[in-house]
Amino acid sequence: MKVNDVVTYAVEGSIAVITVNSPPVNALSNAVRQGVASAVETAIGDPAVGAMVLICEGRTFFAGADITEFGKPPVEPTLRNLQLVVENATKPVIAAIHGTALGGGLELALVAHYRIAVPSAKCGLPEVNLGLLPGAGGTQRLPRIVGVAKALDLMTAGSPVSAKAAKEMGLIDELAAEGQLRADAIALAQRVLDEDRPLLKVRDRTEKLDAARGKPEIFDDFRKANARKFRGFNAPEAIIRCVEATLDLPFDEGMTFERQLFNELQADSQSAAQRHVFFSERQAAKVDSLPADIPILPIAKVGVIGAGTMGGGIAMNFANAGIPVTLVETNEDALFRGLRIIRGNYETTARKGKMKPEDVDTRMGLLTGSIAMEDLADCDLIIEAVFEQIDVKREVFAKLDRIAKPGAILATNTSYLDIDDIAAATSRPDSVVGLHFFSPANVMKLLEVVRTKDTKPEIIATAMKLAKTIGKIGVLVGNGYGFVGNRILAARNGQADQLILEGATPWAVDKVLYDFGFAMGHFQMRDLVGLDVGWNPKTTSSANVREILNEMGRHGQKTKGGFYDYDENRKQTPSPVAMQVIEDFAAKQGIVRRDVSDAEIQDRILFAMVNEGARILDEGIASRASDVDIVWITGYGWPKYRGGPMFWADLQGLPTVLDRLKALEAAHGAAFAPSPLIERLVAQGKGFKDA
Ligand code: T1G
Repeated sequence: MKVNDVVTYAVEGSIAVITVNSPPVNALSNAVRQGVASAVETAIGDPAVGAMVLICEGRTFFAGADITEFGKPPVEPTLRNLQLVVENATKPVIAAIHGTALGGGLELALVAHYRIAVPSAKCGLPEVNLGLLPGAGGTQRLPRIVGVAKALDLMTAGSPVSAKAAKEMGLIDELAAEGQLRADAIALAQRVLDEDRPLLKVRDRTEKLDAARGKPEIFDDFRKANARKFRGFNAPEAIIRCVEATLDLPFDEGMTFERQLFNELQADSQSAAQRHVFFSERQAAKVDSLPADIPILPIAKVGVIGAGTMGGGIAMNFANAGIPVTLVETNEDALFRGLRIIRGNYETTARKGKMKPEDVDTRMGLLTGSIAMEDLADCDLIIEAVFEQIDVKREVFAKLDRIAKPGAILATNTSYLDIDDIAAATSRPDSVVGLHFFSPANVMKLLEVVRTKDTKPEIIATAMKLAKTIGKIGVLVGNGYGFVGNRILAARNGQADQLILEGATPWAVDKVLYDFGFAMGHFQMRDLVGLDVGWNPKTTSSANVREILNEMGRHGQKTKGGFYDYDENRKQTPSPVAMQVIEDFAAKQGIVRRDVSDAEIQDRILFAMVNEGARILDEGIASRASDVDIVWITGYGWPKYRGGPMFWADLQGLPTVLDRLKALEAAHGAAFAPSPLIERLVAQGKGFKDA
């Protein structure tokens, strides 16, 4: 019978089966919670029922609390009250898990008396990814059922474990046969009845806690081991404190402590930022301007031109997704070197246990090397990753135009160049698109999909779908200098370069950005990438500090010297040589160096980035402010707990941003002339989120 729109109740023999069907992921919405509570109470009151199964239809068991309800007034039964109904049921409740039992979903399963899952299922408490902690008893129950050490790992990593691993650690009791979950769950419920098994409450189980009692070092060692990963984030420490409480406090007091810390995190801007990122990543994959029924072109075979660092990494993405790749180089040596590097990357991954050793040959088997572009004639998609020079790119595309089959997608991996200009070298500009990968291309999640003025809608749709297929976060951007990410990076470059001439040191600039939450500072990143990227020794003219350092052979980390000096372990130290170059160059420019405060460094860099993001939005190069955020979080390491440059600006308040820009413009010139979009939004009392 229908309990409500999303919950049904049926009795098979003496087992009640409570089924939830609330697409897309059976999130624990108000309706779901109300329906499940009502159905459990019906089963408890039904004399024909001895035990009950809680199961979901569709793609997954409950994937957590309904994040769209966050910030809204609670509606009964809250998740915690639903849990009390289940946990205090006088008849056994069996949670039947498939798909991904996550967050509140797994916490609901933890108050069932038994848990069964199909082998393909996964279980996890990913709240930390939302700047939260498992706020429905997860921090108090999980340690009781898997032990403190595993609970700390699971809840601070935020990634799910397989059903097999969950069974081994005691998180689930039985594995069902794949595709037989409902039947096997009913059979388990019947066995629990027949064997008169106890109503096991996780809250009463403490045997797994005993192993950690009197060992406070478990927590401090864990903090130390993860200090780098947790730096700046509030949620991991809150989770650790809640797990410590399982040893110090009775269960109910532990639950109160958990609720207190959960509320603090939920009210914190870090959680708002991370929830913003969660939804923005998914929003970025949608192209609002495309019709829903736009055809997606089949990509059965891919061609990559250039087997260097970028080309090799790009090729790996497709091999990893099981798509055959023909990799073209200009000569045998370069080709074999490229293939050898790819194999080496796979072997390293296998050695780290992140892929099966036998998969190395499987993936290499998908890669065909060639020194003839003619071998790309049957590819559905061809991506060039050749030297970053417009003439070279145009020549490659003109040749591709003669070779590629009709309907093939021709893509360029250029970082800065004008793709309309590249497309004009072909007779099919509407088949040209930018696929801007970030180095290392097989690792970095971001993929800027660059549409030109002519790119056909189906090619945009296919490229965006392909991003998801190869595990990337695709963001559709317009054609223009640096697209979105590199254009904002150029704004940051400009201010950082100016600041070190005016008196700041590179290490002071880097510390400000590191303390803000970036994984590394600006100059450290430039040393890592290489100061000679895009530098031409033939035309160099000591026009700026970077050129002078290059002319001195200081190309960055790879030459053990750039802005920093590097030892054999690549540990950096501020370089007196680089500092002297900066001071001499400043003197030649007639700049009288001064003390520059950290506050000025942060203001000038961050507000210049925000202003450039606003210009990008105003010009339509990005269609959403959240897309700009996703580009900078996934491509450049903007700290996730600050939500991205546009989210961060909204947190400051656009009126404040506008005032700061005007003050910076008065002090430092036109680079800070406020974007008209910011002025319009302030006048309308809106933020970037409304743009
Ligand atoms: N609430 C609401 N909507 C959700 C959702 C959720 N928990 N999870 C996913 N969606 C939507 C998503 O926005 C998208 O919508 C669609 O479902 C498909 O998602 C008390 C407080 C489950 C692994 O953090 O990790 O429980 O764009 O594109 O790649 O302690 O979604 O189609 O309109 O990601 O197959 C904890 C978050 C919540 C899990 C599926 N749970 N979700 O991945 O599809 S907090 C989570 C995911 C909590 C308790 C705390 C993934 C997925 P649309 P998708 P997918």
